[in-house]
Amino acid sequence: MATRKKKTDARPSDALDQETLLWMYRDMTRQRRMEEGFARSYGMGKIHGFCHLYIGQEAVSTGSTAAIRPDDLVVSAYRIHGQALSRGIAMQAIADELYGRASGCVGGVGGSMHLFDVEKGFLGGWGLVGQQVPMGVGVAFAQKYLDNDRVTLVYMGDGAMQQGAIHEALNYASVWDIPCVFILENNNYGMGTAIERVSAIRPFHQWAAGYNMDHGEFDGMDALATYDAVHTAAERARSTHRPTFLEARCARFRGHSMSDPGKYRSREKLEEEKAQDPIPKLARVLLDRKLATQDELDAIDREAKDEIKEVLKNAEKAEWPAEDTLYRNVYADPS
Ligand SMILES: Cc1ncc(C[n+]2csc(CCOP(=O)(O)OP(=O)(O)O)c2C)c(N)n1
Ligand SMILES: [Mg+2]
Repeated sequence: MATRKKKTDARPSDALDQETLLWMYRDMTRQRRMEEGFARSYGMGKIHGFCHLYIGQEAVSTGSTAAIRPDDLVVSAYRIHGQALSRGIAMQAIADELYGRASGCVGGVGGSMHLFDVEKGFLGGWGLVGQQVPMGVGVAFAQKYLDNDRVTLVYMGDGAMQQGAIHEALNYASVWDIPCVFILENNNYGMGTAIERVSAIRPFHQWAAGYNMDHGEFDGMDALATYDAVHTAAERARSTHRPTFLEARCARFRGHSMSDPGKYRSREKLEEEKAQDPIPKLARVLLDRKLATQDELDAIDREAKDEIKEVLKNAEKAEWPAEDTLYRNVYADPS
């Protein structure tokens, strides 16, 4: 007699234990409080240059980080404070970098857009829109060439999809079976330009069909939905080397950068987006499943607020880089 296959609706995130779910909540809360601190410091003139906040998109970094292994690799663009923290770069090293101090994760010469930490597998931090995608495919190719089973996550914005090199990279990744997961964070805008004004194809993930690549979209305002999508794609890459293209539908709650008043978005639209805030969403899961009490969640929030206060105090007192670092890695012949 043929055995009937049991139908199951189980999602990978159903198997997440209390410790991991609490880590996810803490991770999103720390990202949020850290960046609120950066925004205040920027307003006081203590952080200079470009500064793009990730506030609102924390479920994407947390859910995708939880879905991969510590020895996997990540390559991203410039809206990366949250991703870097999630990946394990110390909050102090991120803050010091934004303050331009020698103890920053790239010695204070990179700043907000160029966070990097080889030990944590966080390979940028790149400022040119889309440039990280061909590089990410190169990183993923190297893992296959070295015959290990590490997966590479390659994050990009919706604006990046109009860059030609990305399409060459996607085609290459598919033809050569490159073990990477592309995560397009569709936050509806490239600077102040709405996606419908620039892209003939939406949802963006449909583009990957043209490269014969598995593709799909998920709710990027939900850490567990992110986990499910990225976990499935990462395991596919690990076991078959096949790449996947995922689109996270998400929203940033702040302007493009600190100098953007955001006049292209109505107050109503922003309020609608804020109602999808991923942090209270995960709190509800923890409370419903009785994995945490409201008091415990409040304590996590208080700790994150205290942490960033301390971190910013330290950053202000940290040493500046030595003067000769200004010329290091700039000219082949510094004379
Ligand atoms: C090659 C290139 N062209 C233009 C810019 C200017 N620029 C900076 S951010 C940005 C918008 C990118 O939007 P998106 O990819 O959606 O990322 P998001 O800022 O929404 O995270 C542009 C056009 C740039 N940095 N690099
Ligand atoms: Mg965008």
